[in-house]
Amino acid sequence: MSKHDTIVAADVVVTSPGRNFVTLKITTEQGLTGWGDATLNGRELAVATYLRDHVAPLLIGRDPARIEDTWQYLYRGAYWRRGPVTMTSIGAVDLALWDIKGKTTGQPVHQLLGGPVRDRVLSYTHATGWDVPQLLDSVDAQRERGFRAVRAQTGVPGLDTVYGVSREAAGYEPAGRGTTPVEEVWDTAAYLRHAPGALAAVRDHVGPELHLLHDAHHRLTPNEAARLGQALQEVDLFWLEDVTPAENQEVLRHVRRHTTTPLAIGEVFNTVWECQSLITEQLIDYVRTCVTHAGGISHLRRIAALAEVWQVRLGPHGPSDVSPVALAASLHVGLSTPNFAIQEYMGYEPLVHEVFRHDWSYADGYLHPGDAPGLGVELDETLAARFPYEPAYLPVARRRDGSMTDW
Ligand code: CS2
Ligand code: MG
Repeated sequence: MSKHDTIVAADVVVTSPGRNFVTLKITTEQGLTGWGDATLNGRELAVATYLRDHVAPLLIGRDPARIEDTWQYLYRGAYWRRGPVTMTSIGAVDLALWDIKGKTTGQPVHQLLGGPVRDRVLSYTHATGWDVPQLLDSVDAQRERGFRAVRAQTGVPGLDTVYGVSREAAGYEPAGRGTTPVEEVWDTAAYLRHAPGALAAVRDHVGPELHLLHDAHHRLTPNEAARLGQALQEVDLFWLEDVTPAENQEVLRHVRRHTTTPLAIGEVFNTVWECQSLITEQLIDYVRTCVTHAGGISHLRRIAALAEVWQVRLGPHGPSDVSPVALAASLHVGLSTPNFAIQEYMGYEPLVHEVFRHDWSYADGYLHPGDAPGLGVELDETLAARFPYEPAYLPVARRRDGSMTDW
């Protein structure tokens, strides 16, 4: 047996160039480095600790080429399976090992996954406006940047804060800096009165061709979700996302019976097991699992394979908290996976592009992972060190009576 390369170090870099990112760096005896995204928004340090204390020591001395075996070792070996912290940690290792395999072979990861099945990956970005005129301006601005698919979110009359929108024209960022989460007030009835008209106004404004998406962010009951799906039927959405908290997936049957508005779910899922009945019962059209939080490239491909059988397509999560390393990984999967539909691309602040130098690129509504060996992203550790971790949390939401609800 030929002597294999060996993992000699696994280090965790926590950096905050405007927002927090956790990145795993695996180094081999032959001097190769692989990068993996381990960012779990608002719970970053839990993953950093899991990796440092419980995963890094197990990696030392292993063969970096054995990606699948390492995945199985970490997943089965933990005994306490699944969950965002565990699966994000495994995902980071998986990404770093695919990066190393690419660098060892001199190939971009998409070549190792079977090669391109398309030339470029369709992407959607966010348009946000506190009121409808501002939303239309925002949609126009994204169209001018070349986007062919746009997620539209707007403020709701009577509410001071709404998911996906900032009051100022500045870009939206879900996590707020500080040691405790911001508390928001949520009113579903007000949202349901406003959202269908606002989205219809966007459709009227843009005409039939632009793909429009909307995220309800887990806030509706099954019946509310069914009604919203019906009300949006004429708007012809590309998808309506996260209509209900999908812990109870049976409720989606009710939603499905009442609307053909395409449904997308899955950004908070961590394994194929949470996607299983949504896919095999065809309760969704798009599965949104993220390459970081669902165990890396190896596991996202399994989800894709199951979804392909049921004509469900992938539309992975890609907000600002999914780092440029994970975005690269998602794009390598996207370029080489037949049932990959669209990649969310919220974009990053300029500083993030400096800390994470990447080969992937955006042009004319599409993304491409680039042809550099591996994932094609290198973290500038010196620059990263200038931006230490800052506590930041996603908001929490209460109803008008003060009771907690889903944010
Ligand atoms: C989201 C995210 O992009 C999306 O579709 O729902 O903005 C999500 O709220 C954040 O990524 C949470 O970290
Ligand atoms: Mg979402």
